[in-house]
Amino acid sequence: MSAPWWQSAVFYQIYPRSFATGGAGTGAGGSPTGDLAGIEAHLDHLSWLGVDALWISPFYPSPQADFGYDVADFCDVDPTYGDLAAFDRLLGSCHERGLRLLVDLVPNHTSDQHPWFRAARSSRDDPKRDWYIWRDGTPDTPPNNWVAAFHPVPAWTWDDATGQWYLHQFLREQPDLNWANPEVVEAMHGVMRFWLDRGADGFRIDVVHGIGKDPELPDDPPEVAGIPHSALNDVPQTHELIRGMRTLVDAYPGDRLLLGEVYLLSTEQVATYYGDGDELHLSFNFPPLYTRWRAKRWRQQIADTHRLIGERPGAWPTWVLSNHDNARHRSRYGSEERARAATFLLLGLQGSPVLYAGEELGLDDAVIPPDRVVDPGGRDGCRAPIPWTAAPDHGWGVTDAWLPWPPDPEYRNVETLADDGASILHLYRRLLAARAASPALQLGGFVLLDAPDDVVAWRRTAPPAAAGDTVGADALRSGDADEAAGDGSGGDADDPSDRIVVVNMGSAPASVAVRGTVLVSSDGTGEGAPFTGTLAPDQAVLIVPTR
Ligand code: TEU
Repeated sequence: MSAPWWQSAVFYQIYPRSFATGGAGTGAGGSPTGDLAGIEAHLDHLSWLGVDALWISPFYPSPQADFGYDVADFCDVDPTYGDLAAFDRLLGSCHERGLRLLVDLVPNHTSDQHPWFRAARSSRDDPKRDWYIWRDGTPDTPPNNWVAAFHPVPAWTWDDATGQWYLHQFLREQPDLNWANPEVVEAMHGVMRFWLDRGADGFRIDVVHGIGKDPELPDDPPEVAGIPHSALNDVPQTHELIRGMRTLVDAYPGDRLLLGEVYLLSTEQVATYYGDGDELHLSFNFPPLYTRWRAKRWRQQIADTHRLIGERPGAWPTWVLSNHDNARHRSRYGSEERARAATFLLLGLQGSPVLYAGEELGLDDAVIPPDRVVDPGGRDGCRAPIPWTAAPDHGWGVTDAWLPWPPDPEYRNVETLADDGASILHLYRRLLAARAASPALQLGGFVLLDAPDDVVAWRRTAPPAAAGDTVGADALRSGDADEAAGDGSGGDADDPSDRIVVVNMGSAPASVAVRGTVLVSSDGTGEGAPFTGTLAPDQAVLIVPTR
């Protein structure tokens, strides 16, 4: 049986407000906010780059208290971004190019302006009251100690009119839905069918681990009190609900995908959301994203991910370093060299990578002056608009977009970097092409190789390495060349079924005992030539080993 498409796919996240404008917001001549037509107009860039599937952050009607993650209608498009016809056109254009498209499903909560919540809030007797989570009490004492995300405030708001508290793991404008009510399950399944029937290839599912609740709503333990409950909620009820979603999508033809955002900061917990191959097809795993640029720590994260997810039956890892919720990895790691080398982690490790629009330009977070801050979660910097050209409007038709431009947009824009073969944009493209040409990198087995302290190295082989085929233990320490790479005879320089990736995270040059040909190098040097055995600081290489 061949592997499903999402196992070898490279995903690309689009934050629609910041990607590109086709003029839906303020009409002809440009707009400060991006829209669906803007995405469609730039699909050629994405095909040229070589990604396989898009995940578009929410474009639903929304008061934008959380920039679209506060949904007022799950089955429509906010006029800022276009309309359902624009969505259908975009989806059609994606499919014509062989790109898949994931819709962002937000099942945990709605906007407080959603008709469901307006009804629920109108009276204790309203038929929709129990679609949300209400508790009795007095206005001065919340029902439990749960803390909301973004600000250390209770995850509860007192509703004066009806004299009860309602639960919100995020903003008070985002009341949690009550998935213990079968009507809610049915309504959200209807939402899923709505987008699947239109042809969507599946969903990225927002805080999916949050939808089930312990019916007792017990206090969070004192040692974690103060951590948002959304990073702690981990109960059996959720798994049952996810199995229901899985059954629903599996009934559709075409391998529709559930890619869940499980924002639990332990890979061990994340792994359980794959179930027995009957829950999420893929899950984000954020501990690596929060890992500093240190080889020792990365080796640990990679080994954990491989052991807990890679080797779990019915599971497959994902890798992500940037998204719309966190400082970009270029900014976290502090240099373009490191951002370049990090691309080899994303595209070389075993699993499905999720890229975030703009990382291929090596974008830093924008500097947001206090009077331009708009996000209650402090995440504006990574959501800056994408510069498409070097012109003052950077392809947006307005010089002032909804957020400030990221640093250096005169150079860091698609047009300029596409003209520069040495740019990070071309590095992404070369590495994506190398991945697409290699079954080892796409679907192959994985072995972490022993290597000098500052170096992370691994081997990918297709078909997956048989048990006991442990190329590598101690094999990459300088001087063990023969063990690592055989005697140098009989190698096939074009064999796509064997790859080694080496990343030097140290600030000094590093020597590793690997023989082979450099296919892609993070600084562009030495490509196509025999590997010299030495890596510059923060350099990474993809090698066809000599066997
Ligand atoms: O994020 C879930 C989540 O837990 C993060 O918001 C996290 O708390 C935050 O990034 C810490 O800085 C998802 C979406 O990705 C996010 O944009 C939404 O704000 C959130 O859910 C609510 O829908």
